[in-house]
Amino acid sequence: MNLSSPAAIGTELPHSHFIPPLEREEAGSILFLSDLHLSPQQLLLTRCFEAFCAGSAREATAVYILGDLFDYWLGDDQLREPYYQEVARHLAGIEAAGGSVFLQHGNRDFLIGERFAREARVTLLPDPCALDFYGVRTVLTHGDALCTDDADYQAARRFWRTPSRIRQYLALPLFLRRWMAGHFRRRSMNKAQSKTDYQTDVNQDAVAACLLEHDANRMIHGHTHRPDTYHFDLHGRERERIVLPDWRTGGPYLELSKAGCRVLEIKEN
Ligand SMILES: [Mn+2]
Repeated sequence: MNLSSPAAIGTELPHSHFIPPLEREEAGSILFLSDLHLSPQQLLLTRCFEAFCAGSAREATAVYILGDLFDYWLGDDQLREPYYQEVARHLAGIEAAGGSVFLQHGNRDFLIGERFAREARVTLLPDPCALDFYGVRTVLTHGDALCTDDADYQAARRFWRTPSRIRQYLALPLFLRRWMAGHFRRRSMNKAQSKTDYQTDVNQDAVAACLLEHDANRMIHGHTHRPDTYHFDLHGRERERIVLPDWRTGGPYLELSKAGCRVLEIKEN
């Protein structure tokens, strides 16, 4: 894995690289999902995901997974485990059927690297990035970086996301990384209990700054597990923020087409 690559450390890549050809965009719909938190313990959700990869994902122009595909990712050597190989295989099936899958890192799986991307035939996107969908400039982001009222979390995020620390962590044996991940997760769960809803939601100023920086009218993100759509005025322009639903109880995804957007539920085969 090349840790200095822009996708791994979250710097912006040229936008034009990711814009699907117009004729394809016009023809189909674009699907967005996030916060699936797949793990070998989640068999029902995993079946839902497989149904998605074999069904609607293949009919779409493109699929964007905006982070936390996995409940945890300790490094691409996690692909040694048959469960994760299967997930990669199902994703690769979308590309084999003519579709494209784009993947953004979440806070749980920001160590997903080029090896996984190759095996799953997905393109890693930087977080945030801005793309045009049906003429609307849209920021895509996992969303955790926008929760700026949670100073503790942002400090930990800055600490862990430096390329040198990522390199050091990935150099540790898998069992040690697993133990550390469990330790830090328990600690953050304990801390989360004392956090207010306000702290764990996105900060409006951070949202506004991000939209202005990318000159975008729409933002799509996940992470907060508070699905909703907000409309607001910013610098005299109407803006939209869509929060994706998580996969706690089923397999929801957002479908964007020329006609507008709607949330659909994956039906198991
Ligand atoms: Mn998240």
